[in-house]
Amino acid sequence: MKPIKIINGPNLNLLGLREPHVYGSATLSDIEALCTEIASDLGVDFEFHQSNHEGVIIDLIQEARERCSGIILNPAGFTSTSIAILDALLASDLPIIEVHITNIHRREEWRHLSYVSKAATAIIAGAGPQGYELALRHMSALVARS
Ligand code: CA2
Repeated sequence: MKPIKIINGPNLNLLGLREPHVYGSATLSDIEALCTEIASDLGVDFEFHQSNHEGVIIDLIQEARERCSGIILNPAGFTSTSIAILDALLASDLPIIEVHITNIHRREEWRHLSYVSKAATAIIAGAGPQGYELALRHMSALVARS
């Protein structure tokens, strides 16, 4: 079975190290470990990435098209700015789940716009690190059905 691609956008490498009052105390490694546990439960494979660079994220999305069954993406600071990431997602023709650790709709108005949502099959926001677990579970059900 093809792996699920999990992509984390800019500054998410700082999770747990800065601004714990906003993003909590779990690090990105903790989230990856949670995904490992859940994926093994579900019997699915995944690949976990983080990049601060828009072009690298686009390359990862393009590369997923042939090799992966779906994409789970926390676009972070590119959520409200990147039409290029939206275009790559639309071209991928894969199920996409958009994840945000925080509920972007309770935060500043400029965080409410998500270009990524235009390509997303499902959106999870505000569930903290557990959002990645929910996304993996839903993606696993989606790709099993396909
Ligand atoms: O809630 C989320 O997951 C976000 O995607 C996180 C982004 C933010 O721009 C989105 O509006 C919502 C920010 C990621 C930066 O992560 C940091 C973690 C620790 C310290 C500083 C930044």
